[in-house]
Order: sequence, then C-alpha cells, then structure tokens
Amino acid sequence: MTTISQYTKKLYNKDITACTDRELYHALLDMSREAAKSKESLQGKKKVYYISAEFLIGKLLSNNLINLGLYDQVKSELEEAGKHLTDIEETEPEPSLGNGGLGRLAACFLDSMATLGLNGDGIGLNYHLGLFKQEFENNLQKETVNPWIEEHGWLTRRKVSYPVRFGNLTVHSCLYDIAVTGYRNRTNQLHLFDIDTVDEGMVADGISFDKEDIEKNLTLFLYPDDSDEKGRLLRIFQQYFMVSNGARYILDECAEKGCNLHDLPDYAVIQINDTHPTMVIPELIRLLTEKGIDMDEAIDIVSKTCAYTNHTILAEALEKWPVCYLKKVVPQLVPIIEILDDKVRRKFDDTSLAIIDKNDNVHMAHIDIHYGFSVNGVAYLHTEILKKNELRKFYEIYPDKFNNKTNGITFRRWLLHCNHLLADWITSKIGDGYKLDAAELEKLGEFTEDKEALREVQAIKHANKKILKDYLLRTQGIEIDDHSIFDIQVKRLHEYKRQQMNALYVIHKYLEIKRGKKPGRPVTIMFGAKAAPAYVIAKDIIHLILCLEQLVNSDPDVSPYLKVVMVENYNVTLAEKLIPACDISEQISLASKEASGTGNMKFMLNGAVTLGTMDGANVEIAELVGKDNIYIFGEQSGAVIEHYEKADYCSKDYYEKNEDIKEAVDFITGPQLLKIGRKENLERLYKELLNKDWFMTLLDFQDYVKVKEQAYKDFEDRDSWMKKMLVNISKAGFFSSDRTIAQYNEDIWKLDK
Ligand code: 26Q
Repeated sequence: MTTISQYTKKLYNKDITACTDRELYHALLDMSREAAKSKESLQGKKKVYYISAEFLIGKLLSNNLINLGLYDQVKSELEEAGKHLTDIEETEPEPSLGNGGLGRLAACFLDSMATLGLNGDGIGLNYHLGLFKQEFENNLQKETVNPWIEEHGWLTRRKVSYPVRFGNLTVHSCLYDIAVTGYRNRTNQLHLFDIDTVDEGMVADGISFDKEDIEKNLTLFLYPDDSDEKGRLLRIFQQYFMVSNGARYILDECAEKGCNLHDLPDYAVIQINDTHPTMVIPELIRLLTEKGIDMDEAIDIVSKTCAYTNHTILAEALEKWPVCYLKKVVPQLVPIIEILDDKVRRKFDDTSLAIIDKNDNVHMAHIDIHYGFSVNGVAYLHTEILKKNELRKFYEIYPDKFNNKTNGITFRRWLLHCNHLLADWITSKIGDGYKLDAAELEKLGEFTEDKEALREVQAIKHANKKILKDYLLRTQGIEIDDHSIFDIQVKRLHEYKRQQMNALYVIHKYLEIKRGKKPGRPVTIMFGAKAAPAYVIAKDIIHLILCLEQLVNSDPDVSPYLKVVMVENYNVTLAEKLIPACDISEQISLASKEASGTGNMKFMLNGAVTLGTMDGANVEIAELVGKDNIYIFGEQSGAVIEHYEKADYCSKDYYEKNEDIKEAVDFITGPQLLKIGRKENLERLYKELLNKDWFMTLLDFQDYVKVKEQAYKDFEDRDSWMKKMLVNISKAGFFSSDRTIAQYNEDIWKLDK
C-alpha cells in the first residue's frame, strides 16, 4: 500500500508532521494522480466526446480521493500526524472553467461517465483566468482576475498540437488533460486546448484587456464581455479554436483505432453542450472533405455523429452570429454553412427553419437540429416547451430526434464529499449500496415516522449549520445565527431567476418587523450570485441586496429577527458549504424560464425543502416528494406563456392594486436606501420593475410572500419538518447524474459497457 509519507519523502524529504498543508496538498495530488493513472480507461471502439465551453469541475483533491477509494486511509494517516484534510483542501485553488448550471452539469456528467465505465471524454478550453472573481466594493460588484493554474497542479501536458487557421492568422494549439476519476472505477480524460502565447499580464484595471490581440488573449477568459463587436469576435475565435482542435483530435483518435472516416459514427458520438460548440459540425464536414470525402457523404457522416443538448429557451441566449463576423474569423466555414443552409431551403418551404436568416445571421441551434441526430431538453417541462413552443416547427419535421434527459448531479460530490455527516448517517441506516445505486435512497422512507431517526437528521442539519457559520466568519467575516432558519438562494444572477423578488420580500419583512410584527424564530436570508460584467440590471439587483444587507443587519430593531447575507464570489467551493446547511431552497424562477436547474437537486439531496415555482425540474421534484414536502407558488408555465403571447402583463397594475407590493417597490428609491446606495442604480431598478418587469416579478410576489411565510411557520413543527427533509432525501435518487448518463447512453450514445 502506498502511503502519503512516501510522497512527502520523495517531494520534500520530510515526514507528514513536518510538512505544511500546502506541501501535503502536493503530495496528495501526486498520490491521486498516480492512482488515477493506474485505472486508465479501457479503449472501447466507440467513444462519446462531450464538447463544452464550460467544465465547472470544482476542487479535485477530496473528490478524487473518494472516487479512488483512498479517502479513509488518507484521512486517518493525516490525523495520526495531527493534520486535517479540510485544512489541506483549503490550499487548493478552484479551477474556474464555468459560470453556472451548464458547466457544472458537464462536470457531473464526466464523473458519471467514468463511474459507469463508459468510454467518454470531455473537450473544452483551458481558460487561464476563467470566470472573474467577484469582490464587493461600495455595495457594488467589482470583477477581478481569478488565476487558478499552478505549476504543480492537475493539468498534464500532452504532446498534441494543431495549427488552427483564422483568416490570415494561424495559431498553434497545445493540449492539457485532467484525469476524471470514476467512483471505484476507471479514469477518463478532460481535454483542454490552449495556446502557449497567452499573456496573463495583459490584463489591467479589473478584467479589461485588449480584445484584438488574439495570440495573447485567446484562452485568457471564459466569456469575455461580448457587449461590443470585438468581444463577440473573440468569442467566435474561442469557439472555433475549441471545435477545430476537438474535431481533429477526435478524427486522429478514431483513425488510430482503425476508423476509415466513412464509418466515423461507429467510433465517435459528439455531444454538443448548447450551441457554443456548434461550429464543430461545419468544421468536421470541412475536414472530411479535405480528406477526400465528397460533400454529401461528409454531411451525412457528421449528421450521424453529432447530438445536441439545448439548455435554454431564453431568446437572448440562443446564439446567432452575423455572417460577416464568421467571414472575418473563420472564412473557411462560410461556404460550408451556406451549403447547409441551401439544402434546408430546398427541402423545406419555410424560411423560419433556415440556417441563415434574411438579416444574414447564422442560427447556430438550427445547424444542430438539422445536422445532428438527436435534440434533447434537460427536464420534462423544458423538453415539452421546446416541442410545443420554441422549436415546434422543428419538432413537426423531426419528431424522432427530440427527447428529454432530465438533468442530474453526481452524488459523490454533492453528498459523499460535501456532507460526510449525512452520508455516514445514511450508510448506518441503509448500508452503502446507495453510493452506486442512488435509487436505494428510497429505503430511507422507512424512517419517516421514526422519531429518533428524525432527531438524528435534525442534529446533522444543525451541525452543518455550525460548520457554515464558522466558515463564513473565518473566510468572509460574516456572522450568522445557527438557530435561525437558513433560507438560501444561490445561482447566477439573472432577472428570470428573480433574486429581485426575494429582495422585495426582505424589504417587506423588514417593514413588518419595524411595525412590530416580530417573527418567533429569526431567519437568515442568504444570497450568492455573480452577474455578467455587462448585465446592468443584474448588477443593480446585487447593489440592492448589498444595500439591504447593510440596512437590515445594522438596525438593532430588526437584526435579531432578520439577517441578510450576500456571500462574495459564490463558486463550487462555497456551494459545498452552503448546501448541506440549508433549510429552505429558493427555486423561484418565472415558470417556463428555468430549463431545469440543478441546484434544486443538490439542496433536496441534502435535506433542504424547496420553495419554488412549477418550473424546470422543480416540477419533477414536486411530483416525487408530493405536495406536503415542497412549497409551490406562482403562476404556472402555461399561463405565463399566454401572458407573453398576448403581451397582457402590466407590472404597474400589480403595483397599484396591492399595497404591500407598492410599499416594497417604493422602498427601493426611498430615503433609507438612498442614504446607503447609489441613486442611479436604485432608480434604474425601480423603473425596470415598474415599467417593464419582463420576468413578471410582481405577478407572483403576493403568492410568494404567503407561501414563504407558511414555510417559516411550518418549520416550527420540528418533527414534521424533519419528516419533510427525510422525504426529500429519500426521493432524490432520481436526480443522480448516473441515471441521466445511463439514459443518454441508452437512447443517444449507445456505447457498449
Ligand atoms: C451565449 C451567447 C453569448 C454569450 C454567452 C452565452 C451563454 C453563456 C452561458 C449562454 C448560456 C450560458 C449558460 C447557460 C446555462 O448555464 N444554462 C443552464 O443549464 C443548466 C444545465 O442544463 C440548467 O439546469 C439551467 O436551467 C440552465 O439555465
């Protein structure tokens, strides 16, 4: 058996006791890298390539130790030497290769593919600074750089390089791999392409940089600000760089296994994660024709190889690139896209199905749907809306391509790693079969009337609340009361997710307490969210929340009953601390707008009760746990869609008709907040809510308040609340990404196991 001290000796010529946490991190890193190597993948004939602009993998050390079966041994060896894995983990930087749900989903999928023993790799980009780091200054979000790559880290340099041509500029790629460990199974790879000439020093003043110096900036940031043309062009440079490298890598790997290109679909299936990698379709066609295959056959081969996942129905997120941009960056793809468009136009007498529209914009999703063999949504409701509304005409011509794959999360990270107390308790009750077969969690149903078991669950929740309390105090200087209700909303900031509705509730509650209506138990309302740097209203919402935090927490009449916390730089690491400690999980998007959500699943698995709308996967959660174990409010998706169709929603009507709403909205620009915050931001947000409110905050506000108050009240019946928690945990098995990935394989990929 290898031991940690063998590694500390080799690296530092020291015993464990003499090493710093940082040194121990490096020793453990080497130890797990070697262990992962010995479990490298079997090379089956067919492989799935999950291509994605984001892989939000989180810190890797503990997760790898768990998956490699080394965790217990390492923990006890460290403890014998007086060291703690939790301290060591804190020295690991978090890779910031994603911004939210789509990127985190890709990471969960890699874990499940490896765990199920499927031959499946990820393909993406190695952004040096990733997503920005969020800091708060004067109650405003400030973006700074987030370097995460270290000399001695998880990346392994490969001897792979391709010349990638952009008009008259050619760059040469390099490749780094990160081993993806499966739980007690094999290791797959995440391939991240990069260039050697990236210059991190070109960033000045927050995160600004010269967007035109492609050789220095190509893989510098994830999602460079694309509010101007230069930013949008840079995104196309990045996307093409990713797919061109990916396509060549795939072809090379298949050729090595004996593929003659005509039989490519027998060797490869490419899962396209939203439209960011869509150019892989014309690029592969280009490469195949370059190798002598004729155009029609090349199109046919690629169409049998590529499958597309849609993650959004928000019109503004569906990518459309002007042909003139593509001509500047990737002129070699334009004739191919024109041929693809021409074929569609000949076949279908409906210009709304075309790839290039009358304004010369290329609709990326249309390429995927016409020239991929599968189109899937990410939750039942989302797929139904795609079929009936957003993509109805496509569904009519290709009914067989459409399918649903309800999202999932890896239970290794979101239970075994982030909530040891709960995982150990579950094991003590039902054994550890649930670790590989999440459906076994159902067995916990047996304990929902067992008072002693319920008290144990309650004690675990409380212990996790204390852990979070200590962590926030130590890392962010935030003080919270572990006996208060932890009501948490953490996710990217977007108007459709309606953090502003939760903020309006804070105002409402603040005013009620001021008027003397004091709650029996204090509540802590926590937020965590980054706003896209150019998303003005999202940043105004952050400003409002931070101003409320200052106002509420410093008011001695109110702060014993209500606290507002906005954690800084919400990321995977913080999620791992917040989720196990949560009582109420806020999933309050406007019905029809959240494709699935995956945070909702993580909270449920960790025993939080959902307060949410009938949106995304909330619908499936509600069905599984039953109405007594979830708090549902708000207008249903059908009614919301009708409001959009009829354009009959008018936020002012709600403001004028309801005193509570009027009072809360007016407070945004009232004297108390203007004293703390910036007039410009608060007024802009006020006007937005009153005159536009595109995501119908005021429509659902009254019902939201009512149902949220009910949840707070029910929390006091401790036994019945614990029962709700346990039902949620026991029904979470469906949301294991192992189930999701098994379904992808069964219906789309069809790899042998
Ligand atoms: C598009 C064009 C220009 C610039 C940026 C973008 C862009 C970037 C990121 C568009 C979309 C994204 C990310 C989307 C995302 O995270 N979607 C989420 O995917 C999850 C996994 O399926 C779902 O659970 C969430 O409901 C969905 O919002």
